[in-house]
Amino acid sequence: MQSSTYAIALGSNRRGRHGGPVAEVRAAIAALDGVVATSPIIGSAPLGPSIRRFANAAVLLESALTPPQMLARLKAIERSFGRRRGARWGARVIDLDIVLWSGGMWSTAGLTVPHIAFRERGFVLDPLRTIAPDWRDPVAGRTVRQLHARLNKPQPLG
Ligand code: A4P
Ligand code: MG
Repeated sequence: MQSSTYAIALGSNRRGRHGGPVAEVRAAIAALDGVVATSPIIGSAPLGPSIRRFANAAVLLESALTPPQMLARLKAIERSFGRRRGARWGARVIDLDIVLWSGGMWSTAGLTVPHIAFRERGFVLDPLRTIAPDWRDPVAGRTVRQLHARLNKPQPLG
């Protein structure tokens, strides 16, 4: 397969063998091949039941892998980061998601690209906007910059 570009979102809110969440995100970025752009690492309030703050970032990478191959690679990195003595089974210090792919859309069992929830997530759009503001979401037809502006616009109540 020809080389294509992926936007990958990274998140951590647990300590791991590299250190705190920021160190884990930094180490995960270093573990990825073909990185061509890296956002700042931002702190974000947890969405969902967790109480610990997250460190989040986004990267762009060039790769000849297909989306399922890329997902397998990301899961392998998650596994290598997540196994920590004393940690609960399944606990992960790093979450790696495929947000966008230059090939457009991909939908098979267990993998949907663009990521199903990224349009509603400031912790994905904030960092992604710093490296790929003009990337157009093939589903919504809006750029990352537009999605970000939309998310941050006050919504009328009635
Ligand atoms: N999957 C399908 N499409 C994709 C894709 N595009 N990229 C499947 C990656 N994976 C994809 O994900 C579950 C399954 O989704 C995968 O096995 C894959 O087959 P997961 O990462 O294994 O599990 P998860 O992270 O526990 O679930 P999920 O739904 O990804 O969790 P979320 O929704 O990502 O929640 N708050 C802040 N501030 N920052 C965060 O980073 N993260 C979460 C994790 C919650 N709150 C957060 C943050
Ligand atoms: Mg995930």
